[in-house]
Amino acid sequence: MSRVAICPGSFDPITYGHLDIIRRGANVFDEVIVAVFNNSSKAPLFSVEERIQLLKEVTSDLDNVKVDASRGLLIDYAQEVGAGVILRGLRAVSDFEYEMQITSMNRKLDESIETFFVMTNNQYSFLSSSIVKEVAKYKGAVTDLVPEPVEKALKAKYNQ
Ligand code: COD
Repeated sequence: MSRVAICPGSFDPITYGHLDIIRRGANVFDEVIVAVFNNSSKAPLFSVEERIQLLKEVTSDLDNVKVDASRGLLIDYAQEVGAGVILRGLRAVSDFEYEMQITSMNRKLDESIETFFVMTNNQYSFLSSSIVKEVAKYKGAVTDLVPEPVEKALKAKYNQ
């Protein structure tokens, strides 16, 4: 049986922290579907189409990684694509409460779908899309934080 995992997120935009989780997931599961969702508590900078385009560009070397987008509930999407695993990253204790809440809700909606957590690589433990956008907005260097196409896209968004 092939093991399909979904790696869901806002990816607004994708950072090296996200990419690390996707790569490590791709080493463990037969297929990883990176799925862009709108998080209702965040106002996105990039459109879903722009986020998908960037994700495709920076994961093009990973044969078993697919990029997609969906609206609605993550669990409905997981059922639709036949994924048995939700793959998430954990940075710090501050992530834990939120992750526990959505994991418990997702389990209540479908207990056959497991959530797997990958601990952040130490070098990316401070990294988030929000912090990258903040630095880029004020013309700080984001070269070590995001892949090159993302850096370019950020510069274009902020007219630099
Ligand atoms: N190191 C390791 N992991 C990282 C790093 C880093 N530096 N940065 C981010 N991550 C991880 C995050 O912990 C997360 O696991 C993943 O990467 C994606 O992160 P984000 O911030 O892009 O995505 P989120 O947290 O905004 O995604 C939330 C969802 C969109 C998945 C959520 O809102 C959702 O499931 N929405 C659909 C509706 C639904 O089903 N809700 C749940 C039921 S209540």
